[in-house]
Amino acid sequence: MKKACIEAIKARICYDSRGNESIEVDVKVNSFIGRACAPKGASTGKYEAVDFNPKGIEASLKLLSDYSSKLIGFDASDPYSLSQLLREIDGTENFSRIGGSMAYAISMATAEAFSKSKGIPLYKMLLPNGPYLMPYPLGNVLCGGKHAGPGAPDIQEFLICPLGVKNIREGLKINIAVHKEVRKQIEKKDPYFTGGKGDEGGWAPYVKDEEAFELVSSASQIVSDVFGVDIKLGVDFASSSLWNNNEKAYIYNRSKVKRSPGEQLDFIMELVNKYHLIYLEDPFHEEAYDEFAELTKKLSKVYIAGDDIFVTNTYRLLKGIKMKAGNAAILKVNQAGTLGDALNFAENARKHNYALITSHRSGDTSDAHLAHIAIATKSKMIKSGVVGGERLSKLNELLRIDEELSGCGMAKLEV
Ligand code: 2PG
Ligand code: MG
Repeated sequence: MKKACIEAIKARICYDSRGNESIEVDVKVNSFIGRACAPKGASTGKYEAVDFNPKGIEASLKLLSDYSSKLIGFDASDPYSLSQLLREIDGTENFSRIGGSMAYAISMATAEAFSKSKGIPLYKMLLPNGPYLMPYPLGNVLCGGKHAGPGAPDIQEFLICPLGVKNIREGLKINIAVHKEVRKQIEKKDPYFTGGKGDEGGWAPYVKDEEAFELVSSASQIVSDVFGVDIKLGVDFASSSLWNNNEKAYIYNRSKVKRSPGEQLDFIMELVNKYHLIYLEDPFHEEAYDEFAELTKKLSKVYIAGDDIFVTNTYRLLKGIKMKAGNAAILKVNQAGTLGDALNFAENARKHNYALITSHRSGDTSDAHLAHIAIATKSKMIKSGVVGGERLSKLNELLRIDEELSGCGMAKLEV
């Protein structure tokens, strides 16, 4: 049988959903082409893989010709050893030589090319024996923080989870209905609302955090009553963007409030009680393992997810596990740099009973790989917005996978 090796690699500059430059790579395996274009964050963690060589995207592209001979002929079937090779070639902790975007695109395109060459979908190639369960779609319906303009809330993402649905199709339908209803609620408050959206497709109205919670909560209630389905709220605080290390406080500029870590904890507890939140992402900044642990002790039925704190880095996750900091982890392949490293992170999270939430980036591309990663890593949720082409490419892919599996059950949530 012909060995599945990388036969050719070609990279180019393409654009992400914010119109920023990104790297797209084509990899050929047994004459099949796999293609991947790297996404890019705005509220990035200090410890995640950097996107490009410090000299810029062109420098990352130019370097490829120097090391492509090491990749050509390499076994395409194993994402872990490809990760190791890319790390050796790069030689830095955070892919700052070849660029995390390049590492991401090479590893993802290789996996796609290999799965095409075998005639099996990517999720099955990564998880041959199942079980295959659908992640709940965690939908961003209202944007703030670094993903929206200065009039929008301080909190980065107001999220909804259609807890009561039986399948992914119903889940997407509910999230879209809430997204539409949130707009109606905003227009009731502000008849001159322009319909402006943040980077991830959630609305970006001129409101403060508390008002945003009220808007999303009423919209969810209305849709819940119409469809007879339970819908819960969640939040990504993106606290590292709010944290001021000199003042040792979270600065909510738009609400003109400053919160010490203790006050932040009280604020979170109030929100959880008032709005019955089931999901809290980055409630504290990226170094605040102790505060994460304190909150986790207080809330057992809420997912407390680390994004900027863990940055899809196994070492940082293991520290969190040891300290019982959080009970869930965001998985973003481009934070790790490579698919192999992200899969290793996911295995460790599952082993220690940390729920996984596979996530898009605020600047994303029309690739659909995220849907496959979410299923293959047995993620409980997928965070990929609600509307917008680059968000729906992943969500629509879930519908196709569901169809291929003749309808598959939803993941089991513990909330
Ligand atoms: C986040 C992400 C995606 P960004 O903070 O979770 O929602 O944002 O890609 O800007 O880091
Ligand atoms: Mg986040």
